[in-house]
Amino acid sequence: MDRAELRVGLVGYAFMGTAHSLAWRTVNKVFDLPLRARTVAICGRDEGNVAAAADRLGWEEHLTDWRELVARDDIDVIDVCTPGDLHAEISTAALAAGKHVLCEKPLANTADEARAMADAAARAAASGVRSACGYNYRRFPAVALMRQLVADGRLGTIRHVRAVYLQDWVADPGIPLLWRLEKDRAGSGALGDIGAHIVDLTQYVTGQRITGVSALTETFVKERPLLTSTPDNPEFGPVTVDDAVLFTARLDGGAVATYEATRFATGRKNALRVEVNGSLGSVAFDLERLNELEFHDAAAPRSEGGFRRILATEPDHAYMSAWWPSGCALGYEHSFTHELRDFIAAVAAGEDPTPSFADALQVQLVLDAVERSAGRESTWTKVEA
Ligand code: SOE
Repeated sequence: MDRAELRVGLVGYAFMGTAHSLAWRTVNKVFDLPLRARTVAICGRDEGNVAAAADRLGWEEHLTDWRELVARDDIDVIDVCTPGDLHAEISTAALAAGKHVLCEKPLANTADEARAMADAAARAAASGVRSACGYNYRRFPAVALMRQLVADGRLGTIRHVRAVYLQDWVADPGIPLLWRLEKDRAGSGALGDIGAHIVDLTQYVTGQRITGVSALTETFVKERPLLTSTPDNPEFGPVTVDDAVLFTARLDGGAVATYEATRFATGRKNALRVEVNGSLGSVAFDLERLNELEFHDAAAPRSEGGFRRILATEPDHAYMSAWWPSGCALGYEHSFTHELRDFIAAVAAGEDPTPSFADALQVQLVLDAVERSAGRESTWTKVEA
């Protein structure tokens, strides 16, 4: 069957640009969707690198100016995979040009930028232009099951949320001053890059929103070698973001929560774990075992209590029937394919995909409250409405 095309232009070709490229190329091969994604053009500043990326990742063309990409009539979707300092400018220009937008997380570098993006998205939605933010960890089958168990009341009243996201890739002080370590480019450090994931994930899974926080942040390594530094001419620059963040929070459904995000947990590479405890049971998701969900049913006889492992690899689990036979596991990259599956399905149905820019703004307002609290010696700080 011939399907209408959804012509995609992607900005960025590094880690996220690569992950999204693979997903755009895969999504219609796995999922039966009313629109067929066509990988028309990829954009990046460096001509040689973006040309190589286009060739390697299967894009028909490459460009070096995102404004040209946004102005083209043969593009329906702009996918923003740049560092955070360009999210707002590219997304709002694309929405104004009538393109659907998928923007990587966190939505923006500041709450003000995120507000402007959410406003632009609401205006565009009035004329059928769709937008969403790429919180990809929502898209694992085990996470979908976790959310369903909470929504079905299987956990009863939610009392505790406990979330950590631990990495160690900048623990070595010799790691140079990359863009992710500069506030002007990244907005914040561990907070926005990985803390944002656990804020989004816990709110998504519980259906509750964070209303206030008490936070602390730390920057352990305050100066790093510049990218241009050489052994003969060593040059250093200041690290302007947090290396680690910890905070407690209250959620609007009555739960209390703890969050920790760090890039200095030596030995922890990409260790996200979220646990929810309710009056009738508990669930836990661990990204290092992303095909599984831990579930404790508090109503079971005491002799049979404790956590059991549910393998979320059956055709009944979200997304799974499109993949492999029962029991065949998925990996990190599948979350991006699922994200695009949901994005394309919503665009085709004329509906707003989730998480919307408004949802992602709310995450940004939590990050903002965390930064304000940390700047005032952990003073309790309400999340702005
Ligand atoms: C940070 O190191 C990072 O690449 C995040 O930016 C991604 O969102 C996460 O999926 C993996 O870690």
